[in-house]
Amino acid sequence: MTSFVHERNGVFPSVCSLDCPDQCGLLVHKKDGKIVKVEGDPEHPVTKGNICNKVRHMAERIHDENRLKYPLKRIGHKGEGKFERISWEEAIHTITSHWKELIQTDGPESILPYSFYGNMGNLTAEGMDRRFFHRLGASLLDRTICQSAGTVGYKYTMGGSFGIDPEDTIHSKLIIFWGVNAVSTNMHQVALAQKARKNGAKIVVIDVHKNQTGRLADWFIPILPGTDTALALGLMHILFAENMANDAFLEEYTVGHQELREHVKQYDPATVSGITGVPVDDLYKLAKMYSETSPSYIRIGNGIQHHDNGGMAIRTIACLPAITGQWLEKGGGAIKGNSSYLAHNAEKLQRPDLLQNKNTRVINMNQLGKALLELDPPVKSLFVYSCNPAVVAPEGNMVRRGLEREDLFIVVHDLFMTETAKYADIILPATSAFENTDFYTSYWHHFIQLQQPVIEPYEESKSNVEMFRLLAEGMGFDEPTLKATEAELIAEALDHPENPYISHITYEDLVEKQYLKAAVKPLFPGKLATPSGKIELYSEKMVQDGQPGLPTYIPIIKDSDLPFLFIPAPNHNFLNSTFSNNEKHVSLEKEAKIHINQEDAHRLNIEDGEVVRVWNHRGECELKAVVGENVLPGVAVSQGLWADAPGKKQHVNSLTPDRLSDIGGGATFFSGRVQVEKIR
Ligand SMILES: Nc1nc2c(c(=O)[nH]1)N[C@H]1C(S)=C(S)[C@@H](COP(=O)(O)OP(=O)(O)OC[C@H]3O[C@@H](n4cnc5c(=O)[nH]c(N)nc54)[C@H](O)[C@@H]3O)O[C@H]1N2
Ligand SMILES: Nc1nc2c(c(=O)[nH]1)N[C@H]1C(S)=C(S)[C@@H](COP(=O)(O)OP(=O)(O)OC[C@H]3O[C@@H](n4cnc5c(=O)[nH]c(N)nc54)[C@H](O)[C@@H]3O)O[C@H]1N2
Ligand code: SF4
Ligand SMILES: [Mo]
Repeated sequence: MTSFVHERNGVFPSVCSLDCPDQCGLLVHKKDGKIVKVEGDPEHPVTKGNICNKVRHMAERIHDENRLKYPLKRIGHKGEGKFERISWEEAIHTITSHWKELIQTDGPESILPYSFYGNMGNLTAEGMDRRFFHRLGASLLDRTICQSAGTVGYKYTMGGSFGIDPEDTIHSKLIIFWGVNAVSTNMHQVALAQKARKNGAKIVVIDVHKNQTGRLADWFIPILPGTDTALALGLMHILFAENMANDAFLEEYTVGHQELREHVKQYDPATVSGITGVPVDDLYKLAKMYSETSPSYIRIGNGIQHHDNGGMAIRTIACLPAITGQWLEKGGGAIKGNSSYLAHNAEKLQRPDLLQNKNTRVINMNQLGKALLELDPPVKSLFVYSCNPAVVAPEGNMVRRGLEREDLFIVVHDLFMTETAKYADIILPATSAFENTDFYTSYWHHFIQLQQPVIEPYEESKSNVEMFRLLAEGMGFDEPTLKATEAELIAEALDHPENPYISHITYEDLVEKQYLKAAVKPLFPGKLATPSGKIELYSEKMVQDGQPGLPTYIPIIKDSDLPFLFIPAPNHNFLNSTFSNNEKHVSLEKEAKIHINQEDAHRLNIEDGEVVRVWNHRGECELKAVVGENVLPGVAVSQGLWADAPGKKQHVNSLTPDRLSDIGGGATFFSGRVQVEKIR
């Protein structure tokens, strides 16, 4: 295995580990054995040396004094944050003896792993952990908090997470950022769009919030939350009615275009305008622009799918490029996600065959509060890693009440004392990605990249892979597969003849080249992975799954009579809750805000800059009002998943619903309602 840890000084190649589509190539500068600077790798073909502000300050986070240094055990009350140092031996012994007992008394399903992609490395996020928990027989976690509604929705239309090569979007003449705050969340797509713009492309942004991405648009279209399906159907109505559809493409490459043509007659411009808040003239203008400009490209964001109807919304928008035949043009089509091109051999890496009980229960991560408070038989132990559910999970107050349960044995593995870690019985320190060996696959561009350790593990911290090897040993599991090295794991994951796009890439190639591009070919002409092999405008599979077979607008659920639709979106300087505990990033973001329309503010006697109370039956927050025209009346948008801070109430997920989306069991963070009022 290769590594740079023994070099005291120098510049070393790396990759950004964060849950961000751009997956930048990095250069890490080391001086006297420490990371002193992180910059973009100018040679990287997509990210070209530019990185975001968050990671430019990464060196401070890596060597932050507040990082967890050694294992800890709780000595105070749950949530109080009082701990004392223990050794790794004691920690592993405490955890495994507790679990051995639980397996005897309650069975292995009383143990629940809870993780997400705090580090996108495939070995870290879904490698040795899966092997270990499969062997243990723990409850399975359905990891639905991010993109599952949209991924499943898009798959019904397109057969998998297959879009265009983002590098081709410099050729686009019309770029629609639809429900994506790309300036903050996909900055290299913005760079490509700006290049296209120099060649005459227009940028349209469709969003509920005129944020930085809306402000850079040639045309910003404000829309009411959760109504995007209706907008897409309204566009189809006009495209068909005005003979602007590409009949030859529809005939050759789609299923159900005749049925769709009939079906969308009900979505006339007046009706759609009434639902979406988009004026009739703008509907015609957008449809005309979309039909007349080629190549056109839609970057479909995650904002749309964090709604009750999010899966259908993505499935519907994904139909649009087919109506005008855009997939045949270089730079035409869409991207929701591109992860299917880089799919590795998950069976080999995760070993689901180690799970003895094929009926092991599956728990949806969006309903953690319910799982901890209501599930029968109960969850008796929770193991959290690479995730901070006390801040990021919906129905946050329920989640915290669950974490407070005295009889729940909690272990947290993280780099920092997160809000979740404060509830733990045992805390284990995690290495940063720069201390690990792993491989990374972007869900936007087409590159696979290698991470080789740049620095020694910080104090006593251990990587996820190493920790799960130790837990396996402590449990007395002696399968060789639970002892595999990182190099072996990578080689197994890449051994995937079924994915022709990456079958040429080996671990040795990655060591030599650092990053390699998948051998991706345009989708069309070609056969998709849908049941019909074509774009499914009508989907028989959806009907079998209990969904309408044709794209259909179903409004989001009105879960109270409170007047505001509440959209607690991510912000620019944090990555989910990551960085919300770093002074630098907090100072850049200043404070937790809520954007409301001046009409509403006037009615409620709220002034710009005033701290207001935001509440519903689930909880309350106090956020600083930004009054203006950035959102439509009746819409309230906050940004950022803020860490707890003394004297502040900024846990926005204390207000969000844990209902599941229509498709994929996804999160519905953006479909809740709140009241906003003056603090007296
Ligand atoms: N700086 C930064 N970058 C990030 C992250 C971060 O926290 N900070 N998080 C990372 C992760 S995990 C993810 S999943 C991605 C998410 O990044 P994006 O795909 O950009 O998704 P969101 O930021 O959740 O929401 C995008 C936009 O959707 C809008 N929106 C909300 N509801 C609706 C609606 O009903 N219709 C329309 N049209 N728009 C709506 C919001 O106002 C927001 O501007 O970003 C990744 N990158
Ligand atoms: N209101 C609202 N809530 C949301 C969202 C929203 O838009 N609005 N977005 C949702 C989305 S899209 C997502 S993806 C989730 C993300 O939610 P999380 O996955 O919880 O993401 P983070 O908050 O970044 O927390 C990741 C944690 O992993 C830790 N970590 C980093 N690397 C490692 C490692 O190698 N090992 C271990 N053990 N730990 C590590 C970090 O220190 C951090 O504490 O949040 C969701 N929550
Ligand atoms: S967070 Fe995203 S934009 Fe920033 S360095 Fe990482 S991959 Fe690049
Ligand atoms: Mo996400």
